[in-house]
Amino acid sequence: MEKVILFVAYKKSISKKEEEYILESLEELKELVDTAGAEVCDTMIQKVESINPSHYLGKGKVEELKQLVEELEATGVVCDEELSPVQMKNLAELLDVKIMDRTLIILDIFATRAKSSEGKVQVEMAQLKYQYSRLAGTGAMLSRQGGAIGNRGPGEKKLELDKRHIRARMDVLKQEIENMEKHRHLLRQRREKDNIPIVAIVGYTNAGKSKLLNVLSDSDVYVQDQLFATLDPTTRKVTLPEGADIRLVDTVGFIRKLPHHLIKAFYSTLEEARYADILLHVIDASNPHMQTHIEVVDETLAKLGIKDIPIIKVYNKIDKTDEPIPMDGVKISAKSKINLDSVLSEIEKILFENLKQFEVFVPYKDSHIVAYCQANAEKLAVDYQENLVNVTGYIHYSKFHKLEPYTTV
Ligand SMILES: Nc1nc2c(ncn2[C@@H]2O[C@H](COP(=O)(O)OP(=O)(O)OP(=O)(O)O)[C@@H](O)[C@H]2O)c(=O)[nH]1
Ligand SMILES: [Mg+2]
Repeated sequence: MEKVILFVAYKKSISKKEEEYILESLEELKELVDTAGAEVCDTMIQKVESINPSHYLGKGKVEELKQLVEELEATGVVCDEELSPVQMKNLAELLDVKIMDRTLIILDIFATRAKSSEGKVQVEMAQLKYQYSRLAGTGAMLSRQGGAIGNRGPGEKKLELDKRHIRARMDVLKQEIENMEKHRHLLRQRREKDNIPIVAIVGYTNAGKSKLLNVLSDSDVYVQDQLFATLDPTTRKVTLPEGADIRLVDTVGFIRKLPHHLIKAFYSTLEEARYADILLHVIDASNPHMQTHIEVVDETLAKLGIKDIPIIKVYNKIDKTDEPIPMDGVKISAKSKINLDSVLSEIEKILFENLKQFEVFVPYKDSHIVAYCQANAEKLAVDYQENLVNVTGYIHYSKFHKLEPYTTV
């Protein structure tokens, strides 16, 4: 088993709140490393005037870390921040063990979790992007860089690859991803024909999303007390109390400090959420860092361009906590099956009581969309302009997704 030491440095000048965030994040890194299958044997924190651009930690602290590595016979070190290529290279030279960072660990977990062919391709792409960005300025891949715990993913062989080869492989993967996207697009179109509203379950990793999907749909999706148990989205049909069907979609969990290119890699797996009629934001109400988790989820949704979709906040695991819970959502326990009906009735409320105001710009070639509005929308105003038809009105949330592609000119 790999034995690693975690480390992070931060400026003395930061606020109390920022400091708390950094320490929480470090706690979480422990869980991530644990999930990746390695043992954390120590943690090192340094408060500095400014982060050392060449070695990340100060000179003396690097020496201390080196001694600690030798004493504990650690096989690697993991930084909770992204290290620059230069910092990685310098630390590798001095410490002579694997130098890793948070992103690499997350990629490593993703690599073991991806089950679908699309998930696997997406992960490999993200790994190559990570490596590619690490090559900037150093010329060649360091043999100790690339693979994290146990060198999963691209594998030892590929670590020797130079930039040109990585580029070429990325081009191949890009093509594959595009083909898969086309395929998914077709599937979605087929599904849209039946007009069943989509409800996507989003939230921080380990909040209980898959568990909720299971209890609501009586199925058996992988549920684990670990980070990123779910990577590939699963969909189940669920019937609401009043008899209407919805499609409930499980998605990959979010986490703080997810680098941009990783968010992008999962953009496609999260596409279900983008086309959803409603989002269930599942929150682990028993987690002391609940508030940070909520903020991270909100921010990530914004980064993914997911907006204008009604969100139901679902405070889960109420069986596990006595802390007061905010009043802006439903409180449930997926595990103890408490209050699950209220989730379904909230969904119903939004789907069938609320209408969504819309404005679309429809080119003349897509006149069936105008007909769709005339058949389904209310308070309709149709303006035939030179190149397109401008339609405004109100429509059921469940029927809005067809108009989504036309909301910008
Ligand atoms: N006590 C308690 N535990 C719960 C509840 N709901 C889920 N859990 C547990 O929380 C852990 C995580 O549940 P999952 O459903 O895998 O969480 P997830 O949000 O899908 O996690 P990822 O797929 O990793 O993002 C599991 O051990 C569940 O059994 C609940 O209501 N109460
Ligand atoms: Mg899950």
